[in-house]
Amino acid sequence: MIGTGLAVYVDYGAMVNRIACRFVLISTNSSSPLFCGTEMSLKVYIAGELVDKADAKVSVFDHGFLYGDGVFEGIRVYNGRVFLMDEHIARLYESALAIRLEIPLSPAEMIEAVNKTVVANGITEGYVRLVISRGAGTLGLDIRRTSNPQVIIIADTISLYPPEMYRDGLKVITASTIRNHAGALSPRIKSLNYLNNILAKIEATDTGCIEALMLNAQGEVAECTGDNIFIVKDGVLKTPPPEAGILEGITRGAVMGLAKQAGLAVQEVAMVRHDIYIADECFLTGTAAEVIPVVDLDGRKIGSGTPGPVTKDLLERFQTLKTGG
Ligand code: PXG
Repeated sequence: MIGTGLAVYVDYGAMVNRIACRFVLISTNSSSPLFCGTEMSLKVYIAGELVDKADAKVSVFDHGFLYGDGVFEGIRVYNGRVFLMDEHIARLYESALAIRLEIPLSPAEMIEAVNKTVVANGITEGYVRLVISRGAGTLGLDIRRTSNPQVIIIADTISLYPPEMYRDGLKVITASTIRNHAGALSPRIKSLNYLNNILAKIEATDTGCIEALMLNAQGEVAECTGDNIFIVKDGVLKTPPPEAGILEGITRGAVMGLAKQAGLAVQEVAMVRHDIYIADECFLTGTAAEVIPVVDLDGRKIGSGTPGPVTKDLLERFQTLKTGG
């Protein structure tokens, strides 16, 4: 993969260690990882085959590595079933289309490859990371000088946030880093370039929070670094619309559906921070977080300062949905 005669320095040991420790349980009062995910003989799908984790490699000339040029998905596995697979696969292909990346598998083949990887790793409760990178190329941004987009599927376990966070709710701060302008890099694309979110996440962890709220260039509420945001006000469930510059979360869609089933009015509406401060309830949704209450934003207690009844009800409904109920 690497051009002959060209010497490339790779700190291989450190890299493998970092890759091995992808899922961590974050402590609330420190940013140090408490627990790493499974380390045992993981099989990774790459270049159409399932290979040992140690042999799953891409070129350092892959533009996914050099430029963050690629797309990804994070999907949960519950009860041996890949949760909302069709929705995630549809978003993956939409993200790829938006960045002019042709995925070398059809959606049906991709679904088959995901299922095969999950089964090969004996995952019944876990997490799938699907990565499509642009492929190896010359140095320089030109996508025409790349070839062989890489399709990588990792199926592993995932550690939930500690149960007390679901019971007591999160404290969140507003990041000074604004969400990418949709005219620069649309947040609707789940791209491999997550620096925008990472910079906001650093602000959160610096203050002892695990999530940060991100505003858009107009100062409206967009989303958190890896989750969508909802509020409940006077019995109405509200969440920012796609035009606010958000990733249209799959969990967000599922929760909006559950809320409608429960007879709640649901509105996608522009909001500012003040709307969150004065909300009755607030919660976040995401593949990793599922449904998690928020009880404080920027030192302002939201509602009663404890997870509210609508949040608790939707959390329960989500638990039923994910286990196939
Ligand atoms: N907004 C952003 C910016 C996200 O990255 C969500 C909202 C929620 O979307 P879903 O479709 O998951 O409901 C996300 C999702 C990871 C990881 O490993 C990140 C996400 C999902 C899964 C894993 O960091 N982000």
